[in-house]
Amino acid sequence: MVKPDLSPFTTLLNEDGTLQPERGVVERRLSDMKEMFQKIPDSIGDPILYHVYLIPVPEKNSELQSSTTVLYPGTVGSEYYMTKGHFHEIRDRSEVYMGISGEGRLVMATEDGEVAVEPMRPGSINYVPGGWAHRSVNVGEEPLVFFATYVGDAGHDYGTIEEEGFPVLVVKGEEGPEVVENPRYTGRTR
Ligand code: PAN
Ligand code: ZN
Repeated sequence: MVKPDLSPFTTLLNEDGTLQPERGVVERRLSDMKEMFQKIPDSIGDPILYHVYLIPVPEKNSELQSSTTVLYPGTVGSEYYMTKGHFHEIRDRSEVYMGISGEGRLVMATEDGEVAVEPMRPGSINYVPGGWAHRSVNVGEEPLVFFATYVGDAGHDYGTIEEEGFPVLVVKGEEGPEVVENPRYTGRTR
């Protein structure tokens, strides 16, 4: 017989992507991820780039963590606002994203430099297999809101991306978003 650790519970999603009740919030400003943008204009200040609203559960592989992310619209130089991006600390742990509002790109990369860029929009369901680092980019004019759920003990390795970057960047071009090579990427390439 399995004796459950938790009792069932329900969380409500508000239209703006916040959760009710609020159980935990992470705020990320430009100053938290300075190294990740190619060039930061002096006049930009220290805007909030995104909030993550958490539904925390025990960090075990038998549970599922979940959260919503509200990634605001904007650019830093030619790059759109984006999340820090990470591998999972336990590399093979997978994740599912579901788009709620706004328009984005989900940039993913393996440790040996394979790249995938997938669309995020209301109703998109992105599967992030184990072993793929992931970063969301808001390419629209509205907040990009999405729900994420992932294996409970996955953990987050931000350090590898901080050091190496992603192999590609999503930049604002004349005709809209463009995926270009990251000149500062120092990881392996395929
Ligand atoms: C997401 C992300 C969230 C914020 O819930 O944690 O979108 O991005 P960073 O964690 O890269 O700052 C997720 O992928 N969790 O595993
Ligand atoms: Zn993740």
